[in-house]
Amino acid sequence: MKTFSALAAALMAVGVCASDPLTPEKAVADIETQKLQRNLWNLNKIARDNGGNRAFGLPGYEASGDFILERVQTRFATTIDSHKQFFNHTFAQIRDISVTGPEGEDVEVGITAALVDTPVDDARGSMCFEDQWTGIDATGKLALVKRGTCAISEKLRLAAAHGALGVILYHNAPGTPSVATLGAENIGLLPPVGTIPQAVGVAWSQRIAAGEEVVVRLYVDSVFDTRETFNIIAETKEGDPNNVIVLGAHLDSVQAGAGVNDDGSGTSAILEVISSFKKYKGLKNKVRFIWWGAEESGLIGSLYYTQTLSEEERDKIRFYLNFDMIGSINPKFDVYVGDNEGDVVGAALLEEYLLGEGLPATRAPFGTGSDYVGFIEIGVPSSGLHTGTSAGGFDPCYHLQCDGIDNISWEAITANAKAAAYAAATLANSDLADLPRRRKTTPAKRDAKAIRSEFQRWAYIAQEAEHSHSCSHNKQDVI
Ligand SMILES: *[C@@H]1O[C@H](CO)[C@@H](O)[C@H](O)[C@H]1NC(C)=O
Ligand SMILES: CC(=O)N[C@H]1CO[C@H](CO)[C@@H](O)[C@@H]1O
Ligand SMILES: [Zn+2]
Repeated sequence: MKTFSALAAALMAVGVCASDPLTPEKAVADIETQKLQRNLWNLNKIARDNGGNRAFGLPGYEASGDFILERVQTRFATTIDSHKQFFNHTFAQIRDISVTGPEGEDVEVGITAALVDTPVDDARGSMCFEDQWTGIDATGKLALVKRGTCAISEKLRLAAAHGALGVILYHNAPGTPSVATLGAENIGLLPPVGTIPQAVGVAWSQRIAAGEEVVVRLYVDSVFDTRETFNIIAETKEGDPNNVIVLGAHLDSVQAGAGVNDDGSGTSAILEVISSFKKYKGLKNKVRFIWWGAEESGLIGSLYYTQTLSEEERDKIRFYLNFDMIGSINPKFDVYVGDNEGDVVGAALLEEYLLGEGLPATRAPFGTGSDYVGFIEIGVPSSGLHTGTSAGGFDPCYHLQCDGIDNISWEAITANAKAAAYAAATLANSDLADLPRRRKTTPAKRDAKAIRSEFQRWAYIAQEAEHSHSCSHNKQDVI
C-alpha cells in the first residue's frame, strides 16, 4: 500500500475544520485500513453472536442494521439524513433434509414412497425437458434424478407436473454433494428435494432396474414465511438534490456464514466513505449511500428501491456505484462497464485510481448478480468494483462459513475503498457535464403489471444464479 502524500498527511495533522471543502485527495486519505478492519471485525462479531450469519430475516441482519444506524443516524446526524426503507419478502430456511434408504428405520414423518428411476442424459441434462419425461409414471412416487446442467427448479417443476411427490437428486460427480438450494420464489411451489451421493444413486438405480421396489423416505424441515426487512438509505444534507450520486453495497450475508467479504467489504467501504464526506462543506451534488437488504435472496432490496422510485426521482440519480466483494483474498480488480455510454464516466475514475496505485484494474461487463441490476434496468449510468468469487479461485470462501475476518485481502479492500472515495468525491463536486442523463429507451411508461413482471424476471434470473453453486454449468452468480 502506498503511503499518504505529504499534503494529505499535513491535512490530517491539523485536523479538519468545518469550512473545508471535500477533495478527492482528502477523501482518499481519510480511508484507512484500520477503520475498514474495525468495521469488519464488528460485522464478524455480529454474525458470531447471532447464529453465524447476517442473513435476511434473521437476527444477524437486524444487528447489522443497528451497527450502520449507530453511525449514520446517531453520530453523523448533523450532516447526514438517513432512514430505513422497509419491505417484505419471502423468507426460506432449510433446517434439515434427510433421505433414508430402503434399509432405514421406520419413521412417521416425511414422505415415504417407492422410487421411480429416470433416464440419464448428460448432454442435455437429465430430466430438464418435457420430452425426457415422456413415458415416466412418477405419480405418488419419489423420482430419482441425476443432477446437473439445468436449474434444479426445472427438474422439480417437471417432476411435480408428472405426479412425483418429491425428488431424490443424485450427484453428477463423485464426492459429497452440497445441499440443493432453491430460490425463495420457488419454495412452497415446488416438491421437496433431497440430495444423495452419486454412488448411492447409481446403486439404487441398478436395484430398480433389477425389478426391486426401492422405498425411501424424504424428510425436509423448512421454514417458509413472509418477513419484513429493510434497506438503509443515508445521504448528505448538502448538495443539489436534482443531481444525486448513489453508492451501494449489500448488508445481508448468505445463511452459511458471516459474509465478511460478501459483502461486509462493500458495506465497510461505503461506511468509511460517508464517514469522510460528512466532515466537509460545500458539496456540489448530493451523495446517497445505500446498504441493501435481501440481496442474497435475489437482489430484492435494490429492485424494490429502483422499481418503487418515481420517474422524477429516477431522473435525479446521475450515477450508481456498486461495491460487492471488494476484498477477495486472491483479488482481481474488475471495474464494471456496461453498454450505457455514461458508465465509463464513473468507471474511468475507479480505474484511474487503481492503475495509479499500480494495481491491474480491468474493465469487465456487468453480470446479473448484484445490486447494479435495478439501476441498469432504469437506465442510470453505473459502474462498480468486484474482486472475484470462488470461480477462478479469487475467494475460496465465497458463500461459505469461512467468509470471515481471516480471509480478506486488506490491500485489496483498502485500495478499492480509496477508489470508491476518489470516484465519489470527484463526481460529488463535478458539474457532470460529460455525464449523460438517465437513458429512458427501456420501456418509458410502464404500468404496474409490467413492472411486476419485470421484477419477477429479475428475481428469476437472480434465483437461477443462486443455483450456480449446485449446477456448475450455470454461469451466473449472485454475489
Ligand atoms: C409486511 O407485512 C406485514 C404483515 O402482512 C405488514 O403488517 C407490514 O406492514 C408489511 N410491511 C411492509 C413494509 O409492507
Ligand atoms: C480458504 C481459506 O483460505 N480459508 C481460511 C480462512 O480462514 C480460516 C481461519 O484463519 C482458515 O483456517 C482457512 O484456511
Ligand atoms: Zn453472495
